[in-house]
Amino acid sequence: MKRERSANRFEEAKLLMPGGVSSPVRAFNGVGGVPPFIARAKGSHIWDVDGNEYIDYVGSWGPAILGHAHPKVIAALNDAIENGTSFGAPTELETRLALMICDAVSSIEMIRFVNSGTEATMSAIRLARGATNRPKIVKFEGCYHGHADSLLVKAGSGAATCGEPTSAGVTDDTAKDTIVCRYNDIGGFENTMTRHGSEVACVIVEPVAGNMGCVPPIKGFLEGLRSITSHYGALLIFDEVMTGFRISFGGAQGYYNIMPDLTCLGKIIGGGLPVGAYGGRKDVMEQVSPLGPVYQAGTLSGNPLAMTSGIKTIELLSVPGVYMKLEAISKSLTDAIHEVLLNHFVPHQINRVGAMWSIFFTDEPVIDFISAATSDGIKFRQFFHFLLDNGIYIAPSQFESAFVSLVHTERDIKKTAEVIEAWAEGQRQ
Ligand code: KE4
Repeated sequence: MKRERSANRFEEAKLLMPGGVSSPVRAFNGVGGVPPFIARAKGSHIWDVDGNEYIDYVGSWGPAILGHAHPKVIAALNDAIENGTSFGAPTELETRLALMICDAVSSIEMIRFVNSGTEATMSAIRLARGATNRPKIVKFEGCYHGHADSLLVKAGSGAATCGEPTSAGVTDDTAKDTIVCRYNDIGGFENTMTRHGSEVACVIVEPVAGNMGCVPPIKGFLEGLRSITSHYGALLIFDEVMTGFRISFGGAQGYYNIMPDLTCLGKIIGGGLPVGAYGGRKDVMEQVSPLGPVYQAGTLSGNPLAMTSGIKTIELLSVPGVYMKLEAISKSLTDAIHEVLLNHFVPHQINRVGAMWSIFFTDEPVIDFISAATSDGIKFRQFFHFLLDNGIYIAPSQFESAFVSLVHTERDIKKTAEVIEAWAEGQRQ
């Protein structure tokens, strides 16, 4: 498959933007090679500037759950744009989307719209610290919550519980208030809270991890987080930027029936336009300005186009049977992939929750970042490029999730399985 125009566009872009991209993972550093520059998308397919067509399992990292350019979303946006693009003033649209989300996610009694998942998690953490008057936060290794300073932190070395920055520009002083625990290790978390619980403002977690590849919570993990945080008076924050309206209409909290104190949302609630949100208990959300002392603001927050796209998207997702259909398509896909890899004796794990999934080339179960990292990265790179060159577009990193939309077809699944079979045969030679 030729990608000459993409290669030329990439060189031009690199002269003007760091790495030639607007977000690091798009530069393909995780897999090497030249990223296709995408010209257009429709349904479950995307086309690059060289005219190559791909079955898309990235879906803009989650928002395209209805498929790209859904006609009813496009029509709603065409109508809305005639009225202007942004007012910087209250609109009925924000109230309508807020009501739809609060109805769908029962733990959310009050909500604030922002423009990205990062803004949502950054604001939720500031709110938790303001509401509890405590300095520390707890996150989990392998979980990604956007690029706010407090969250670009890895576990401290040795017994140190103070975190260490994972990015230049994050100060040690900032990182020291972030404690990093191991995902799915409720015993380790309980020990941490025994020592630090009285200082912990909040615990933020991806209820289904998507940023170390897809890693579901093991039984008792989320339940344990809920009971232990309640015991110590720390707020439990579910980062559902990826899982919100992805694995069920009520998100992961609806799927696992766990009520967090705060929830962060993004991606799907904007239907592909820039929207994030944080919300939850009314008594906590009432601490947010202008009502309370915790400041947070945004010029384009709640803008009419993003709200319109989100409203139409969630309306279409509220149709009965939608998530059963998503489950059926996703199961059909991952069953087909598993069968091919099994028949070709390729050691692999496929983790899936609803319409988010990942393949790991390892023969041990993947339940946390350490086990995810046992996956054969070289094999993943080969796999990724073989698929890309044969028209299948998955995330350009082992530590990302893939996504299925409502419009992926049996034909897409058949082609995907055929391409993977061809790759697997090549592995045996
Ligand atoms: P944004 O600021 O990128 O809108 O959201 C940050 C974020 C927060 N929480 C979770 C669970 C997330 O997955 C994300 C962002 N997800 C990545 C993909 N793993 C976005 C892709 C990118 O960084 O370019």
